[in-house]
Amino acid sequence: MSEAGGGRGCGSSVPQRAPWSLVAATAAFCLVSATSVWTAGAAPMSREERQKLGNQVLEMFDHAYGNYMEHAYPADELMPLTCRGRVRGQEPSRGDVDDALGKFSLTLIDSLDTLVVLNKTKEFEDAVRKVLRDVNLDNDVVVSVFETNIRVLGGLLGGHSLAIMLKEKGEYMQWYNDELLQMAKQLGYKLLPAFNTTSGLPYPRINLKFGVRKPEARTGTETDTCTACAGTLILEFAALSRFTGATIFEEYARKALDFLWEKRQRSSNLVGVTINIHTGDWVRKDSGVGAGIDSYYEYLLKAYVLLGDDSFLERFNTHYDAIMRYISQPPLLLDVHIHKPMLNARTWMDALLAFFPGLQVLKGDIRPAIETHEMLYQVIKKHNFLPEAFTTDFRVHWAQHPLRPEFAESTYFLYKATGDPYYLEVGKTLIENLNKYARVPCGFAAMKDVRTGSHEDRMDSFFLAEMFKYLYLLFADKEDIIFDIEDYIFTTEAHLLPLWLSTTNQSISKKNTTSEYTELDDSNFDWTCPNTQILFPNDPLYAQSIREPLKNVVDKSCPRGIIRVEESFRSGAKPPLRARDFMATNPEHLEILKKMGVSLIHLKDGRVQLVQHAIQAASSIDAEDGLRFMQEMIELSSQQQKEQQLPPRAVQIVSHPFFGRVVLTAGPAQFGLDLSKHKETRGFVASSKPYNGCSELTNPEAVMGKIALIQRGQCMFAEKARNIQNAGAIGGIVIDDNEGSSSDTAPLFQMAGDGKDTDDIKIPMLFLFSKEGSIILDAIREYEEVEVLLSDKAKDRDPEMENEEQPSSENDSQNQSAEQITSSSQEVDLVDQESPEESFLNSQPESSSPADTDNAASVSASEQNSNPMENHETTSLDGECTDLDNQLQEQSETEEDSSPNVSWGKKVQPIDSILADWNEDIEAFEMMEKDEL
Ligand code: DMJ
Repeated sequence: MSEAGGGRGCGSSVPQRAPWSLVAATAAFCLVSATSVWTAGAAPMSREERQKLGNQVLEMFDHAYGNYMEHAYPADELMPLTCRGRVRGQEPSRGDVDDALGKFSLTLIDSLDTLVVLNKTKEFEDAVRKVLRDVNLDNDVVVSVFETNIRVLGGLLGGHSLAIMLKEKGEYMQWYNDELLQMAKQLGYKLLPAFNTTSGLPYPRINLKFGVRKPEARTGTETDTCTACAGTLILEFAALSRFTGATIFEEYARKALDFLWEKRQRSSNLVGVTINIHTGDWVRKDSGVGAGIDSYYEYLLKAYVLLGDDSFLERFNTHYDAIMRYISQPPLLLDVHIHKPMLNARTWMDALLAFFPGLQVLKGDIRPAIETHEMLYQVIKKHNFLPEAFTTDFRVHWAQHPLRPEFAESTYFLYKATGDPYYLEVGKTLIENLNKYARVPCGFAAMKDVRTGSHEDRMDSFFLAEMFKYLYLLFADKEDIIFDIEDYIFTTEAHLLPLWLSTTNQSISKKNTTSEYTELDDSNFDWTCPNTQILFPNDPLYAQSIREPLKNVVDKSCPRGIIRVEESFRSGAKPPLRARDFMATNPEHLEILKKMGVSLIHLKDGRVQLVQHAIQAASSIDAEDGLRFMQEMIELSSQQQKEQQLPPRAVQIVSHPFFGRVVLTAGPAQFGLDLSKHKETRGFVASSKPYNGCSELTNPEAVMGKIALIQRGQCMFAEKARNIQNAGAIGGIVIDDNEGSSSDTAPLFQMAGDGKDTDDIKIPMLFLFSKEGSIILDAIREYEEVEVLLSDKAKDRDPEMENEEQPSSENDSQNQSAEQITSSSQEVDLVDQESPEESFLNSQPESSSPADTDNAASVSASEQNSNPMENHETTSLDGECTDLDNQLQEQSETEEDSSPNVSWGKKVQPIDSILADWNEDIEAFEMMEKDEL
């Protein structure tokens, strides 16, 4: 069985250490046919239904790709809320995320081989012509070496692989003459200067035009890179070498891998998250299978598959053994410290690790793959998508979801390995959720916050490169695809490389040290995986029986990982002091801190600051304990800060032609109607006059019974609220006056009161940054009547509502109460202050462990609290701080109560009919737009 078909390593009769190309043909027989085996458990899905779902995937791809091509191309990515291209330098910087953008039409290149998999050969031919005609790889832009390799080099090579396949078939691409490969080679040479380090590990960034280290390159001063960044090159680089005969690429990628292997922590066989590219020292010594490391492991196994080089499998097996020993705490996968692998380094998991069950299938370790996948699915069922990070008890840690494909990838591989139709149902849910929550008129928008359902103006290229491939392949039969997918291997970006490369230009690997690897005793390694054809027919309920105990894992959360550490010390040894147990008033704890080289500094304001000097520790082991303690403290602190924040709110545009599909992230107010406790407020919007809302409105008739739009600035938020309330508004949206500001780039905050009693303010108030606000203002300009819903969580888009012109009775009552409010709140306190008050509500991920970069780290904690981390020192407050504890409690109560499927209407409509309706109005919308033009 080939990797692309799922479960590489499958094939019980495979001779040991056979080059993979020999295995591919044999192994194809061991794949379980998705429909032929399953006799119990989830009901089989009919061919018709699978075809219908496959067609839905095609339609969704057309919607994403079509909008990119129409509104964004030749830009790198589509901004689906504002329906335009994302051009680097023209939008506010988003930091590292932007390093994927090189002004090289990223999404087009990343989509090339998806077009062929989805049987869109004609479109592929057009797309290749566009790449050859329009794409420039010589821009003066600093890009990520890792992202450029997996997305652009991988995209060009995947495109080339399928172009030559099509050409050989004799119908399409007859004109093709390796042009994509030539571009790939040109790009390969552009990446090579990054490897000019003593270690051979590449610099993380390169200037496409000027390389590294030259002044005009504006890069080359970095000292660190992530393990995945340095260890995810071999597939693309080896393919480039073997396609072209230029050996240098494979050599460089092998050298980087050799170095990482040398640097593994020898007792645990784990690698850290970041490494110094000059000294080879581990900079971050935590280790997991998610962000920062993920595809390093993936590429070791896949390099064995593609290149047939045993040393890669030996390395992978060694690491895998360590992962299963320390990181795998079924169903969780939790980061640990490389030197003390029995100690967890985190209390949360990131979404990137969702690829791991797929890799386990490839290795042939199905059971833990089923377990972790099921745990992830339970999290998805709770939040509709996998949040970027979630805690061991399955609470949201980082609330974004940029439409990542990893879970779909694992679902596909598990289906191929088990043939269990359950995984088809999982795929169906993924499709439904994407259409229901992420689809917007101009593409699919990333989720800014899975709890509120709000969107981000972002559609990453990997959504097209990966998501649609895996979803389509999940439902496709062999005959639905115009070539044999099993002849190819998927890169980490799901680009396809042909397995025949393993026997082409093999001399390259012979020259390299990796193939002479003999260091480990590999006698216990299993060189094959279980043959699913034998395993599952004997026990068709196998996968189901593994999943069953996990069905309620999210509801009845069991943070096993944390317990495990204590368990390991039950044998007698005293457990190290954990950050969460630390009490600044406990003399025993203070003694332990001293031993670890951690000192307490009492600050004037009553807080205490912790500082570690490794050199002052009693021993190197104590110093390490101290470092770990500080890391834990920082982590705990950031987690508790997050928990103390008010969650953001949502402004959902519900009128034609949006119908609830566009959801904007809004900041809450510390006064007025609390949307988390009350029903949402719905109404048409109207701009207030004066627009800043700082004095009595001159247009009360325009805002009466409506949601008033007010500009930020000139006076207090509370004052604006009172003025619009007096004019009869039922709610208010404050729009930032700082042009270009966006919740993508600025931390969200709560609007604070004016320091006085704000109980008189009864209407809900929300804050939008300028970019989100202008989406509403543009809509008013275009459609005049714009209706919005203010809530704590976006509501399902129910097309029935599209026909409702009249406000609901609920809104009637809101209108009435607004009128009452108007008459009862004539007298308000006016505060004459220049700057509005605000308190920050940071929803951005924070750097997780700054402490481990040095031997001195510090964190502040409040001594007065019995829990040392109940401190407010990092909460940035421009205005007054409200009682966050109460709010937190209310917030969690609300979270418990909130049903993920609240619907506007009472009617339940099947998803198919919802989708059909949507398609109709999207078409109508497009027609209307064309007519207007
Ligand atoms: C993709 O670009 C690749 O899969 C990469 O390895 C990490 N994840 C992103 C998508 O989430």
